[in-house]
Amino acid sequence: MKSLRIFILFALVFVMVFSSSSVSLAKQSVHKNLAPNPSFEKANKEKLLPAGWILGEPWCCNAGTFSWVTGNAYDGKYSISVSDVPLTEGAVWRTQEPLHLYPVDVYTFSVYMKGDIDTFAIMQVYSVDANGNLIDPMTVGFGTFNNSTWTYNEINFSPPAGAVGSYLVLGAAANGLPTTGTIYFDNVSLKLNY
Ligand SMILES: [Ca+2]
Repeated sequence: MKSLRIFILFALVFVMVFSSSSVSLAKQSVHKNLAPNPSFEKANKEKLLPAGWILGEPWCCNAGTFSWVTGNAYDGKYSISVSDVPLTEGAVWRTQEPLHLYPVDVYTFSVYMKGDIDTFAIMQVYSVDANGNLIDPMTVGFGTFNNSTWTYNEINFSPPAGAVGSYLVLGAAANGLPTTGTIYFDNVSLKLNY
């Protein structure tokens, strides 16, 4: 009987500890920006690109002119840009590592844009399964921007069922015509949205 009481006591303590840590984790993540190097201020190891961001998607969109820009930023010193988008493929930056998001949750992905490119600015989220295969649906938003002020843009999404990793994408779409101008991005945010 005594051992049963001790077992119940331990079980109760375990449940209390487990539930309180779950609650505090959920509360923390609401305010945390999950995007890597969100203002593009840090360099990667090779010092050539902003840490955590690379060019193109696995299947396309790494042609064009990509710049890690100094002196044209919404915040800090650095932003990223795209220009000279190919006629048939977009030109995009994306997060290097998969972000581990939960399909049951809704997230808000936001970024500031500025520029004069004469095609669509894209913000996109794509997700992969445990084998690294793309899972539909992909979330795509078209940004609004101008060349005199930084404009806030956001999209809300939930990763599709079965997703184990999601990637954030920023860039410009091909429209079948030669592009002129440049689109800049700064201050990325990815937050759990209740
Ligand atoms: Ca910045």
